[in-house]
Amino acid sequence: MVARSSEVRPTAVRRSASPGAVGRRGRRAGRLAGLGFGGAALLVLLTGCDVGAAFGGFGWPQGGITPESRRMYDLWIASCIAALVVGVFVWGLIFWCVVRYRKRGNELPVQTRYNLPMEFLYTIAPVLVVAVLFYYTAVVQTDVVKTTNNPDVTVEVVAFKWNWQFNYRDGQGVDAETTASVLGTSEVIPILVLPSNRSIRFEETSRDVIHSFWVPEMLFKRDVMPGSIRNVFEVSSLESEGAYVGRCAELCGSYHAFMNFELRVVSPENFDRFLAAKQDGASTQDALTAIGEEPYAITTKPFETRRTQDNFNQATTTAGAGS
Ligand SMILES: [Cu+2]
Repeated sequence: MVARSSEVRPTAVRRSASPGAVGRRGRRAGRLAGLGFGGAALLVLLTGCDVGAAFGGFGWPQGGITPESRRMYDLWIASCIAALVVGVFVWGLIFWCVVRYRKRGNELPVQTRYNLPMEFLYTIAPVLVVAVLFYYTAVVQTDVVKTTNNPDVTVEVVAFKWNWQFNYRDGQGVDAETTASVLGTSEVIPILVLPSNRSIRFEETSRDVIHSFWVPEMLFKRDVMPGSIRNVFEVSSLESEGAYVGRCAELCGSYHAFMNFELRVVSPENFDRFLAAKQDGASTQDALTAIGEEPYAITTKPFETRRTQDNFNQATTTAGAGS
């Protein structure tokens, strides 16, 4: 005989409940679930953007200085809240089942299977969750990597083992000309001076191996490739003036960890004066002093390489030496 019902009753006798009692229990459970969801939604609405701050950004770095970094931050916070709502709902169901269907004697509970609505729910619900997360991720990513035809400032980032050169360009692409340049050395940290509230285009190229341009406060890093690959990204605005450390985020060799630079965000007027001074032949330090800025990096310092004639390239002195 084929069982028509989704409930396969064991041989043991099951306690029966009156239809009215089952209905009341169902309505009560529905009200409780509604209250739970309503409370969670109200909490999120009331606390708004402060949810992220209250929970330390859920592990995401806070204090981004570009609109793009804020959008990524908001996506992360919203994703965490969505995950928590789903998680609390599932935990609630688990504990409710544990209590509601705990063992009450020797009788077997109803053995449920082929429950189509239930199977439909746990197939469709995760697909919907992933689809919504994917949609918002794609929207934010498209916005973050978007480039425009006429950014206010174009700077070429040149990485090499183990330092940086920043070239201010008069246009876009490899055919544009460099109008001023900042070059880092082992003794002087390179300072990338950029204006606030203007759109910036970064065009990256490497002289040797793969490096990665990273300013943590921009919440963004992008590999710097050698050869003909020229990675480009833009920020629509740097919103906070100040000094921010920048790093190479790709293991590029022995002194990779020493490849720091500084991003110095200044007012647009001061940036124009800085650039004019550089184009007139002033050194980076003199041009910075002329606009009232610290001439040397304040967020990082040159690293002592401790590389001497005696300890560098030891292979020549120890070759063949065994122990
Ligand atoms: Cu590097």
